[in-house]
Amino acid sequence: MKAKSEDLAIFGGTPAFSEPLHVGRPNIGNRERLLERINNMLDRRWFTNNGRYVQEFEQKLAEFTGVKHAIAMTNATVAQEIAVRAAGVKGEVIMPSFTFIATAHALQWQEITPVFCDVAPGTHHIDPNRVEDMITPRTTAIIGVHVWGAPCAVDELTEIANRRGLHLMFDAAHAIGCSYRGKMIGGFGEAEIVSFHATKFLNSFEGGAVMTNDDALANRVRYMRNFGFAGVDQVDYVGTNGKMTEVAAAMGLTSLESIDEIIAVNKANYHAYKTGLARIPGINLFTYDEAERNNFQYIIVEVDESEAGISRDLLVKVLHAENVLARRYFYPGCHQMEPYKSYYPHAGLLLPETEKLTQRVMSLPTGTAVDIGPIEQICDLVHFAVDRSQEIMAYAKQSA
Ligand code: T4K
Repeated sequence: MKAKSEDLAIFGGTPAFSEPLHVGRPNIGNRERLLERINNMLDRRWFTNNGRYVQEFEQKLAEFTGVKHAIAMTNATVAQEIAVRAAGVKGEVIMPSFTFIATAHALQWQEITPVFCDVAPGTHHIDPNRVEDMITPRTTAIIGVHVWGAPCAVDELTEIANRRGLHLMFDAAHAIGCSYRGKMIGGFGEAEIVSFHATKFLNSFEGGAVMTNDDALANRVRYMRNFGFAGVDQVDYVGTNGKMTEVAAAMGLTSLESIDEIIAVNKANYHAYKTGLARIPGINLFTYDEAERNNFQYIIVEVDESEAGISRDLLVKVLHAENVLARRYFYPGCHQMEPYKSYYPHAGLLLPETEKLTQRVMSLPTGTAVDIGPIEQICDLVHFAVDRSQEIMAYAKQSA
């Protein structure tokens, strides 16, 4: 516990934690079960190419979400590339700038132009009221992103896409295990793309999946994932290699078996943060709609400098000095990253809410690797930094 400003590690005090506390520490699930599966895989000598574990993982994912097809991939980025290509998306695609760069790159990699749309004020999600302004004759699709697992405006985007004859997909990298209006994420739009990256609450080391109820699309996606093979010695499409390995699927299956326990931990952590950060001026926790199903995998805080007296960036520095490795997801926004920054140097003028949000957000450590005790300490540190904001800001000016 810090008593005076000099106790802060940024001023030379002892860090609150001797080991770094990361955002995105993987959840492991049942280690024995995982090793058993890996041993079985070694005994069977079947490592990839639509093996038994991949098929089982796909079936369990489909059951869990109530979606017809789950097509497992090496990662969500490749899954997104394959999905847009299989659906025939071309030209321009409207998507939010406030997302991980993978959403934009998956399009650009297919020589499709991402067109960045602002977030709706007070949300972290694409603003359906702005989407129509961005439609041009080259627009063929909209990609909504369920940022932090909280669903974006699915109904509004569906209405626009239907009325304007556009494809609609969702980047659901964060959203497995979450629901929208009582229905599990995975089955909205033409396809939804989920991620099982190590940092995701349900992981397969690296991995992702295309989820869809469209049989024809699922068929094309499956071929494209495997070089376009439609049968032995028969290739029908330009394909790539997006296949999930058996070891990844073994981890995915094991994670899926532990999903309830992982969510319970995430939820308890979220409530500990909610209590610990309540009533700190200018510190606003991103809240989940608890009437829906959530995975609670991200703890996101917005820092309002005018109320907190300290900027997000300085607060992140204070926390890093204490070994709390907070992250500025998603700073600075896709439109501020290359090549998009050079392509559209003035994009920020159309994205005022995104510009504001990217200056305020940070993500704090959670998951099964973080206990409630350290979370309470992190909240105390944030509280202390806000209380001492004037001294910290003065120090920052002096050392600049
Ligand atoms: N769409 C959205 C909206 C996404 O957020 C993402 C990925 C994608 C699409 C693409 O999905 P994938 O193609 O990856 O399946 C991390 C993840 O690498 C990335 O998957 C994730 N989003 C993004 C939000 O976070 P970085 O660049 O921040 O990763 P890195 O290496 O800095 O690690 C983050 C933190 O996790 C660090 O504090 C270290 C810790 N960590 C990481 C790994 C890999 C561990 O403790 N153990 C580990 O094994 O992107």
